[in-house]
Amino acid sequence: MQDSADSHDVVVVGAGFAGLYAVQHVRSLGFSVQGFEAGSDVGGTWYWNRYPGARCDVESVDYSYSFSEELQQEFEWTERFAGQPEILRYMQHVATRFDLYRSIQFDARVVKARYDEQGRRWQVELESGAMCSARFLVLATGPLSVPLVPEVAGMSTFEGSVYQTSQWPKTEVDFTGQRVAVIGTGSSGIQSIPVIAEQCDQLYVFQRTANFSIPAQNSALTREALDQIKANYPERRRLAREDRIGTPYRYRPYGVMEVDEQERARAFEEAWQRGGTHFTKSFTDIVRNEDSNKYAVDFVHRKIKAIIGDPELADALLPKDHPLGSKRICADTNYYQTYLRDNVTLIDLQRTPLVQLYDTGIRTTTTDYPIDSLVLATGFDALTGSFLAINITGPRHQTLRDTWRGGPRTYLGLAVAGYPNLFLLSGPGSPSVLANMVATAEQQVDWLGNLLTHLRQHHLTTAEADPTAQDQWVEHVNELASHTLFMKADSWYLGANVPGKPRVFMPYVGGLHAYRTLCDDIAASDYRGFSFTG
Ligand code: N01
Repeated sequence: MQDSADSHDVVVVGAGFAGLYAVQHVRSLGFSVQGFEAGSDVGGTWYWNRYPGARCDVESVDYSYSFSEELQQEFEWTERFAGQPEILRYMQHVATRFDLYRSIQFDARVVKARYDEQGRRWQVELESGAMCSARFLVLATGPLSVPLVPEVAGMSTFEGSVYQTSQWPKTEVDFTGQRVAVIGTGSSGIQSIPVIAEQCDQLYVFQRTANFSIPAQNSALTREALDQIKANYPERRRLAREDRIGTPYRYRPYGVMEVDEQERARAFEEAWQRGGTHFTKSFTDIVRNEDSNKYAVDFVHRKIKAIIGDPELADALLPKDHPLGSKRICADTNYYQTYLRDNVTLIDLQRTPLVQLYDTGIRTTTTDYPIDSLVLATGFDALTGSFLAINITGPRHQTLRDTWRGGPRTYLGLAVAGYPNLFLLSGPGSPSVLANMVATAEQQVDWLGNLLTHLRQHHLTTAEADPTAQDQWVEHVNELASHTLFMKADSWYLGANVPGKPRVFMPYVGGLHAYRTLCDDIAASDYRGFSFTG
């Protein structure tokens, strides 16, 4: 690498919720900041995932920044769970309101970062070959941003259009009059299938594994409801901060087995009516106790059977291979009802596996399905993919890819031993995807801002995680996960969806509230577990 042309206190990579707030906050503390974003605008996940039906599964009034009272009072969310266009508009509004655009370069993909031991700076290289340097490198590249494209035989021979949900075109895709195939029934598939079905002539859904989906129960936010939320925002945010998943709701503070059958039925029905991710919060032990989980599974199975009617079709849609909540639960609008439409066919790949694509269609072991368009809702190289997509080299010429060969190792999900002044947001080992991502972003960025200020006040140059503290943290994260049902699913939390990826449970399951307390405690004890150089 050549000498840098540009130098900054902090480089932030990524302009999603975490990166955007990092630029705003660190700049407000008086550090010079340069943001880089591969997309042409802010948004991160919400910039790329423009597929039909994309919307958040945490209520928008909570899935939004709390750092500015003016911001939360002025923005008018129109739905309980906002769709992608509205979330993107919100993020653009934030970037404009806080004058963040001037600090971020767009269409600028960071491809390399090398720590220069002598200068104690990160040398950062873009895809264009442009370079800059920074004392601190903050990777806000997102836990779900590297798409996973399946290797289906004959893909190159297919003459129709191919769309990836997480790389959806900016211009409208019109499926009118078309025969469409969707591969994948995770959250992206489950959200897009009902919307595509309404537009196209014929939809074929290729399902390898049935997933649990709870109706989101989305609705428009009335003026009255929004005013009430805004009037109580401080309390709402306080409750969210003290919560395991960073939302303000509290339900029954006991386990499924501690109540009788009637109460259980009432609780599950209430949770179903509240919708989406609220379901796993209905009791405290749904993802901890196998017997409790079975009650929840039975309830959802009964609901699916009641909606579908046809026993054979219902059976194919029943998730049976993993406990409820051990894979990310999906939140849908009319997902199961969509299979009652005449123009929708479910293909169960467990019975008739996919063989190949051919010029005009897709083939299973029994049938050829002629199609015009193929939609891949096949997921991501989650939690580590976006960090490893950057070629990161530490001071001893070691690469992050080699350091993590056996699986990711971090301290607090924020720092990596051997890589001074490198900070990950929503990294493996932090609550990340198991909590409200906006709340986790604010917590981590605030904490990081305090650390950078601490360094400045004490005339320190570098902060680096101690290997022992990191080992203990990794052990703690694994220990916590081992007491949950998360280990019983082949999920992307464990890297199970990527062939050859080390099977390590990556997120911290202790909850955002516990994580926040721990991080604050570490800061209060002079950043226990970090070493500093002056
Ligand atoms: O990806 P996924 P996603 N042949 O990995 C199938 C967040 N998110 O993009 O389970 C056939 O969950 C795969 O099958 P299987 C949310 O955290 C949130 O849907 O591996 N099928 C699976 O069905 C979510 O969890 C929202 O057997 C293949 C699907 O593709 C995360 O993003 C909306 C295949 C992938 O499901 C990821 O969700 C969207 C193959 N070769 C996303 N390869 C909100 O609601 C893969 N599959 C906020």
